[in-house]
Amino acid sequence: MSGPLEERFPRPSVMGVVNVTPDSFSDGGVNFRPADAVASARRMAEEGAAIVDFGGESTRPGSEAVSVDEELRRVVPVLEELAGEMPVSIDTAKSEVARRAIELGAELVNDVTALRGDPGLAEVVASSDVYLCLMHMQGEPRTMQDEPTYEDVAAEVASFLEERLAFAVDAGIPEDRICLDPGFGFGKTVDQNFELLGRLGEIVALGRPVLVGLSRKRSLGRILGDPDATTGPLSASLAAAVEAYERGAAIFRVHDVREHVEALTVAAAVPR
Ligand code: 9MG
Repeated sequence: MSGPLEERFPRPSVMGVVNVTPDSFSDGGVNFRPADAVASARRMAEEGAAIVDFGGESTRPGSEAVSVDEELRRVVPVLEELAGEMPVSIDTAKSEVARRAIELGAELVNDVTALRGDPGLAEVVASSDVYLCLMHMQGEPRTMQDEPTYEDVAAEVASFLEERLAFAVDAGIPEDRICLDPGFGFGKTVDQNFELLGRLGEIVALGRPVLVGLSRKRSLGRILGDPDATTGPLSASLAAAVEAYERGAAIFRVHDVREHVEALTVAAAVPR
């Protein structure tokens, strides 16, 4: 049994991203073959990732859902290979996938639906001792970028996460095992993403560690002047991560582990 999430993941902690999918914009499907996913994960662990997040279903804007069987086919061989070798997180909204990943040693469930996708997932998490990430998303990946609308994006994301946190705790998941994620790029325009980043303190004020995924997000490419960008460059990802760190973010979900570890180590060394 491990302790509170804030002790397991001191600020700043880096989570490496391994998409075991053929259709991810952010890494071009380079980890779809199990051997490639395993090699990438090993490199990330060596470069200082506190945990590596494996996903078998793309959540990029416009993506279609995949079946439970397909998601299991993608992630299980990779987790079997790495079991016990490094700390592992499973990026899934499906209870069956989470259950199998936990059996294989996953320590954290990263649910982009914040327990709204599969009614069985809360029970799977509650009956184990894993950590849980609850993320905000307006809409669903297939359509979420069509016309995201908010009166006040930061206030609405904070109030959503507060409600999902209460839901998870009611379902028997200890609060100290949960982190919150504002869901950059999930049903948000470029302006809404930047407003949210600037006001990240309002999410941190909810009292749980905040995980952010800004790495290679399209808003970063778009703010640099390409209105059709589907990804953002490393330089912009690092700037965004440091801005999030300054505002209190704890865990950074990233593709380029070494560079983020270095940038965040420097940011953390500045006395404040
Ligand atoms: C799966 N996935 C893609 N982007 C993400 C983000 O920003 N946060 C979390 N928790 N998961 C993400």
